[in-house]
Amino acid sequence: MDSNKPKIAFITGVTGQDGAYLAEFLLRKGYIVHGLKRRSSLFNTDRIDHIYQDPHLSNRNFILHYGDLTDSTNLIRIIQEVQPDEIYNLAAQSHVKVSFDTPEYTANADGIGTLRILDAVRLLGLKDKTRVYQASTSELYGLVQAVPQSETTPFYPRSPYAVAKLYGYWITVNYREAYGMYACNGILFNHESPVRGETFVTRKITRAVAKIALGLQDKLYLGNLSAQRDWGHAKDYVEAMWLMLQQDKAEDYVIATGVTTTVRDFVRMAFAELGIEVEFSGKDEAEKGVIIDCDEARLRELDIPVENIKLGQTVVKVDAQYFRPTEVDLLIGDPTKAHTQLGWAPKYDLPMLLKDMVNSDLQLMRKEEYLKKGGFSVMNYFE
Ligand code: NDP
Ligand code: GDR
Repeated sequence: MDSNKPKIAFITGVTGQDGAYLAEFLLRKGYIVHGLKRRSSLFNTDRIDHIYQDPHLSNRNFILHYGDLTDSTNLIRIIQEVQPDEIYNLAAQSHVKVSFDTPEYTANADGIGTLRILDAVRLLGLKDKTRVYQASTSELYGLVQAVPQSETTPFYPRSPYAVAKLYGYWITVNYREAYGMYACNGILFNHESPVRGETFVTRKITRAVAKIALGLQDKLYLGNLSAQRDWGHAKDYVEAMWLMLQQDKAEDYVIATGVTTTVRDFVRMAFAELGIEVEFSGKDEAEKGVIIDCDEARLRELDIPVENIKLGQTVVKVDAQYFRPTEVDLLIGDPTKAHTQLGWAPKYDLPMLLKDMVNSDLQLMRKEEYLKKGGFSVMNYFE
């Protein structure tokens, strides 16, 4: 390959959390980035609007294509046109709870979708040119077999999402072994950010904490507070995806922080970020979180009205509708292989991630506070 020519990347799921961070990352590295975008009745490009380029411009380095992982011919045509050096297959129905409601669609998009990408590369004769990254997941480990979970820990998926991703994982390994393709799985543990989807637990919490502080919401309803997750920052994790495609040999890697935290502690830490102390009491569905103290100086520093924070107020309740039919209780990753072979290490720890998310949501919710003061209605979604 001509080393002066910019590399070409194709990202499926470019409008999602990781797709947006990865597109920014690759553009900074001088790549030409193509992204797959689903048709939607409303604009769905909020996360990438800051890097969007007018299609009338010549010499664009960020180009969007309409498509869907369930549409083979569409994927074949785009990959043929784009001739990518690297494909990052990030598109997926990525919500574990929703996968119980839409199991067949999830299998099609997340499982067979991966096959469609790999087979397009093979059919188009690109197997020696195009490297493929598959967005695999710690959900593959499911029912705990051993901790911390590493590349050699057995899988036991616990949701239609995880079962679909298991197919995606193994078909990636199979195409690597059968056809000599450079295809690898990043087994990524949970990673979050200020642009995390609003129905994943961390973002649901940080949005609600900001809204409660600003007097826009009374309560946060959650499911299993005892689940433990290894949470990192998406910014760190997209770098690992890229590193995986820059090696001499394609392999699979766990990407994680190695630290696990309960949902309950994440809630406590998010409130504490604003100077609000929440204590939990009760068991199972009767468990609740109550404000027991606040740091008035901190509230004033953040311009949060002190009268919004009422000691004794119940701000967290458990709602059984958020429980999953089968749960993943404990995830904690062992990223030793990524540290030693890729030279990857996260820059963010959980307190830094929380600070980033809570501060961002506080700014965002100030807009809603402003609208409410102006007499406009603000919408509360309870998903
Ligand atoms: P998001 O849910 O934020 O983004 C998913 C992206 O996939 C969106 O761009 C979405 O489009 C797109 N998409 C969904 N279905 C289709 C389809 N049928 N055809 C084409 N595009 C589709 O997920 P994340 O960015 O958080 O995650 C990226 C990938 O990594 C996913 O595959 C996820 O399963 C996996 N993963 C994520 C982890 C995490 O903690 N974030 C951890 C491990 C794995 P639209 O915007 O239109 O909805
Ligand atoms: P997860 O993320 O299922 O790990 O999948 P999510 O944030 O949805 O759940 C984490 C844990 O929190 C518990 N929980 C709740 N979850 C949600 N969404 N809403 C609630 O109200 C709630 N209350 C408690 C859950 O039961 C769970 O134990 C994410 C996704 O990004 C996947 O695509 C990815 O593969 C994995 O992370 C790694």
